[in-house]
Amino acid sequence: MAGRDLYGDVAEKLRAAESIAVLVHNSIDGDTLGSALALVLALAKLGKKAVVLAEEKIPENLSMLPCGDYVRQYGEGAGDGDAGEDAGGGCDVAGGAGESDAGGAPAEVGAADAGPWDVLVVVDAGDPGRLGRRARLLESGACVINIDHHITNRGYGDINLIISDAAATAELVYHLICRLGVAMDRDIAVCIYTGICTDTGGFSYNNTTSGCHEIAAEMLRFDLDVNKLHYLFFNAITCGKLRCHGYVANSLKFHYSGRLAVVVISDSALEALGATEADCEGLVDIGRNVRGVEVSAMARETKPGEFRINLRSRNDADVSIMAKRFGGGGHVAASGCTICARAEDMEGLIVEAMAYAFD
Ligand SMILES: [Mn+2]
Repeated sequence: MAGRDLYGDVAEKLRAAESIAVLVHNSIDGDTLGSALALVLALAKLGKKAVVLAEEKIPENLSMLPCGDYVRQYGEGAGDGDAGEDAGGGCDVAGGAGESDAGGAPAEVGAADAGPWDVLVVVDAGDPGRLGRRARLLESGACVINIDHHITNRGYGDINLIISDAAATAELVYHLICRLGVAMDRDIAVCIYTGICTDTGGFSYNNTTSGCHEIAAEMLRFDLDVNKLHYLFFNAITCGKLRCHGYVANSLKFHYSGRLAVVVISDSALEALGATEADCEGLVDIGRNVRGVEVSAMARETKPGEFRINLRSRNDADVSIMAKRFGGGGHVAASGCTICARAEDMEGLIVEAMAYAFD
């Protein structure tokens, strides 16, 4: 690929197309939606028929993005499918998306705009499995453009614009929009900023580069409400999640001289907190952030007697060893597995299973 002008190839393909669908990955995050919307807004300015094709509701924390008329729900029938798991948010710009009582379901793809599309662009999806039911569209004969920054992306598109040094796919989309000669505007800027900001943890992860800041600086010329955006991305939580924080803070147990933190959340505890499965997301980080802790483990009951174990480590402890022992997997610093046991046995089980890390 070296030496090929990938941006030029993609720009040329898009300029030649009339109708374009941009696919976000499932478990919609700020980078995939920000990238997709920014590109669709830019293509609309070029007079193209372009939509974002999703199969889930827009998450609450991305509700400020200018989805307008541009996000379509992929599905065979009204209310089809499994899109309803996440707490439904919605685009605060109305327009075609307002029929659901949650206000958050994208408009259904109607016969008129269900394709066929000349070009499908997939943004931020390391493999087609992340597209759910829409993966079948890749076989529809349309040209597939794969834009991504995941190092594991194997290039399933006809054109693959994959740059794994980039912190966010939104960075690549920014350069592509420049290449298309489309002028930035406030709506595009908020989308690009969202992608870079969320994938860098608010410019705090190791993937943050001067390039990220340079693009963000240009986007801020459009007078974005940075405070509101960061609040929605990183700080806004539900009351259920707040109660979970309290529960974890009060229930964490420390072992191996404070190097291992363990918390067990039973089904009945979760119910008593008035919290949902989604509220448990990220709770394992509470233990990991405590000074001295090297490994944090959270066990939460997903079915009676069945626990999902989330493991996180700092420094060099390899939590994937334990995860693999129980049929799970992951990375050195973040892994997971499922264990069937009684709630009262779970803590001891984890402490014993993690002993190898504290010799
Ligand atoms: Mn990304």
